[in-house]
Amino acid sequence: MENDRRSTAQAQAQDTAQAQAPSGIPQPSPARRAEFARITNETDIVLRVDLDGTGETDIATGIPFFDHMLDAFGRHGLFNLAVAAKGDLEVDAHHTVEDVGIVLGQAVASALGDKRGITRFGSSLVPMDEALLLAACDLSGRGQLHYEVKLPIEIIGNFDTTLVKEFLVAFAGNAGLTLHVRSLAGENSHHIIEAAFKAVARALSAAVAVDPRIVGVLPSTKGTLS
Ligand SMILES: [Mn+2]
Repeated sequence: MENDRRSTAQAQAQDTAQAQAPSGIPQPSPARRAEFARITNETDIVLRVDLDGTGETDIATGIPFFDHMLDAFGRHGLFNLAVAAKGDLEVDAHHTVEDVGIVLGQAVASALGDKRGITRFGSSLVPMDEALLLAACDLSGRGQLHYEVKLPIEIIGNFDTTLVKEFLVAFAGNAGLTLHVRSLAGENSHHIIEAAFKAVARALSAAVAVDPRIVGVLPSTKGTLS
């Protein structure tokens, strides 16, 4: 009751005092970014990711359609993402796409650290014209992909669309991410795949978000997300 009758001046003074108090104010979390390099006989990849970015991307994999998808992933997840990949494209795009998935997964896992204070779960529904894609994820530590995406055609430009699943398997496995991706509607394969990348990005963006109500808390009843 007393608080209800406080004067405007008192209220402002109290609010100012609260705003300036060091305790109770969520502190800025440490930088959540990572840089990984991976060199094999098949690919040479350098990747940087910042989970708290603004969607700035710098992508060069030598595979234009894949560049387009990674660009969409960064922009719509609001991750800053730089990928420089040189792969054995004279064989085909398989090694390059899969290995970028591996390195992106490793980098996201590293950037997350011990996962304290994160939302953990995320989901999104993303339309692109007639296509409608669902993605749902859990940063469970158990990397697994459940993929039900119907694609009318197998090749876009010269991109083999079966590689989308290979990318997501590698990404989810290395990020420790339980990831479900489903196409609920769609006729154009470009639309379906692009909506899938955007949906995964938006779901992941929600899952990695810091929740100020659980600063320093691991969101697990089990006590581990590893
Ligand atoms: Mn497009």
